[in-house]
Amino acid sequence: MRVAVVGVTGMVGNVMIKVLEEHQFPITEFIPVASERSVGKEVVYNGSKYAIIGMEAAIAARPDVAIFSAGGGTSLEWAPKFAAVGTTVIDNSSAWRMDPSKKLIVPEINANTLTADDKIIANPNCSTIQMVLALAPLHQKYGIKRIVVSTYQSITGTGMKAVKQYQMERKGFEADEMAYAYPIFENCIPHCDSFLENDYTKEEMKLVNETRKILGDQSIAITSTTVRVPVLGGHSESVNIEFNQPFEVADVKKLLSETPGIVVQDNPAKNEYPMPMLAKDHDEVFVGRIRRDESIANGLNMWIVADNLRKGAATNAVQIAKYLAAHHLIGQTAVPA
Ligand code: 2RA
Repeated sequence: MRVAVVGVTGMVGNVMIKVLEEHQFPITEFIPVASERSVGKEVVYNGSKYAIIGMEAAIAARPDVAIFSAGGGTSLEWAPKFAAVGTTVIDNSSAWRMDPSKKLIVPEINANTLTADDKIIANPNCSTIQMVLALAPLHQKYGIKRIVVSTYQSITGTGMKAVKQYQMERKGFEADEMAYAYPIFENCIPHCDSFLENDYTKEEMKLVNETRKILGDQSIAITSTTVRVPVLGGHSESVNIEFNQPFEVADVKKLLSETPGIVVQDNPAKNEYPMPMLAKDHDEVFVGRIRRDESIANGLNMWIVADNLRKGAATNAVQIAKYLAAHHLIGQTAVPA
């Protein structure tokens, strides 16, 4: 399989290489792609050095799959050009997620909807992926009426500039470049991405809109607050759900523990619950603090943590690529729908 990683020099691009190596994706040709200013620089994949190339050269190489993590603008401009030469694009930006003609995929939930005709596939937002992975089986069994979610998002979700700002402030210096409007060290900033007309942020509306699309149910009432916190290991989410049907907490825990990709960490008596420091560098989504919300009928609270650079981005994209390859939906063996 000829695999291009577009945006290979970014934080997600770096993790993408690591995940491709770990998952031993069947790569016959690795094609690192980045902006012109990085062309010629080298990256290492599976112990070998590869020179970074530009977009035009990458298209000419006709990769079977191109995993993008290069921002929405770049994806809107270049993904169709890769698709036009037969490449299947898996895009990690928000560019295509709400496009009705594009699929928004968390493999454990809806990879089975993919066909060889899907040439641009959207990877959901990191905070959406970890939440819907836990919610999907519960929605199927009990029907979700309403979700209230508050997130505590790692600075790695913003990128290297934010991590550098944090590192400088932690040492007591002012950052050379500010990723945020305020200091992030010893602070929490209730502002992820930009504000919209409705006084919510784009990040908050991604959780609302993407969740409904992935679960295939526009009737689900959802509200969210997304907060940036000085944490490196992953995103954490406090999720309150109102179901249509009654449930037993024990049954919820059992169902979640049997769900592929989910690890239930829930033993308060032993101080066992998910935390970013435990989720870092893992591909699973960790769920704990599972408990009934006594304030409403059929209410449940839970705490969800995942490494936002892995299952929240790189791993989910690589899992999509693995599904496509395993089902002969990309490359020379692609079987038309
Ligand atoms: C964030 N989910 O955490 C967004 C983009 N990675 O900032």
